[in-house]
Amino acid sequence: MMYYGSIVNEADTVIDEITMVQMPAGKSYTGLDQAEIFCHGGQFVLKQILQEIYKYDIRPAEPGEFTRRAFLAGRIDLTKAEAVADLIASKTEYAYRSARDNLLGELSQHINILRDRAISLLAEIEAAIDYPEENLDISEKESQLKSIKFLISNIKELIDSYKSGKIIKEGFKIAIAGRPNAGKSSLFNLLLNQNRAIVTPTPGTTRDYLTEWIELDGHAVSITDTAGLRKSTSAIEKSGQFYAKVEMKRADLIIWMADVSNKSWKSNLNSDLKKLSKFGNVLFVLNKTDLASKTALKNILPAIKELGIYGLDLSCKTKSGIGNLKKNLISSINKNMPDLTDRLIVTSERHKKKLAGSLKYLKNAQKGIQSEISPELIAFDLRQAVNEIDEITGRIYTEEILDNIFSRFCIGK
Ligand SMILES: Nc1nc2c(ncn2[C@@H]2O[C@H](COP(=O)(O)OP(=O)(O)O)[C@@H](O)[C@H]2O)c(=O)[nH]1
Ligand SMILES: [Mg+2]
Repeated sequence: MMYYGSIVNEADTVIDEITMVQMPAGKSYTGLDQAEIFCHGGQFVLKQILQEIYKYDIRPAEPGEFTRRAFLAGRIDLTKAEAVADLIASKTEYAYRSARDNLLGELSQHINILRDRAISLLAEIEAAIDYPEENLDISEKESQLKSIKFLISNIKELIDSYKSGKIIKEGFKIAIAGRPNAGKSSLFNLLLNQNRAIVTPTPGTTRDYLTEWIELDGHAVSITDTAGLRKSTSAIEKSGQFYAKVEMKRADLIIWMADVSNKSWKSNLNSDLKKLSKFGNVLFVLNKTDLASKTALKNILPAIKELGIYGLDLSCKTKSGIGNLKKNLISSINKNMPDLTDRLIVTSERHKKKLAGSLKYLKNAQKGIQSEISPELIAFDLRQAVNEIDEITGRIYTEEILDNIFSRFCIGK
């Protein structure tokens, strides 16, 4: 029911004209009795009304407290509560869709199916504890192994999905690296469409690393410009290079830039590539093609290809090749992205860790069934596996888990 009226202070002076919604327990967000006041939106009006309200036994909510209460009242489970924060934080279509699906219960439904299966297996095995004189027959053993195989493969699939889930949630990380003066900062600015990083002809201009977000084909992409890698004695440059390597390790894709106008780029190539082989996904970009002759360029990329490296050419100055580069970035991202329409994706590290814990116990239980060890021991592992799963949905929780989850929410959610 929505009411219309005024908020008055103790002296009966009207503070503001408002509407208010009253929501009875069981029909509100928190599941508890709840009221919402709609006043005019100015800072001062708000402060006046809150001051009046705080005179009663009322305090401001902690971050995430509304959602925490909804969880404690049993209205939503933990995966749904976490999905609320993900939904609010979502920056892209993918992140939004996976958060929405989890809010609607897709993850908890799937987890609960697995849980039911584990519980019925546990019941079967516990029955054997009660009747130790009856030997397990072959078909029973087969059916138990089938159940545990089903659980293991489903949980493994969920764990594997986190690789793309992490990208959905945290974005795809690209690090631009290379020797000094290759044009890294120029490319960074070009992809951002703004002059964010300082570009000068002096090698070693970029000492710190810079990270910005862009959207490519609906994906959130973080791009990091790093300090150029070369032998240096300067402490500042060395420190910059240290962080450059850290960023390269964290990246889902490294764009390695080389300056074709620099005579030593070819002689550096082999040692550069050796260093790069330690890193996963590398896209080689040959920059400053405006300074090289067309005939020279014709031979370079095929020669690089022979070394087993995929390369592109680019001129940050004339922007020739930038479209092709973006196309390659998008296809590299898409290779790492799942098809959200037919698969459940785990986007939370917490969920992944709990699933991995559960998997460990399930594998123990599988070994136990196979070698027909005492059912008590198998039951113990299965119960542990269920406990791990139960921490995902919040059937089992500690204050510490809740504090950890809800402290990340904003106030008022
Ligand atoms: N001619 C030409 N100059 C470029 C190109 N890209 C960058 N530069 C110049 O190369 C120098 C170094 O560029 P910068 O982006 O700072 O390189 P970084 O040290 O790798 O970050 C600057 O003077 C840029 O203007 C290009 O494609 N063509
Ligand atoms: Mg730079």
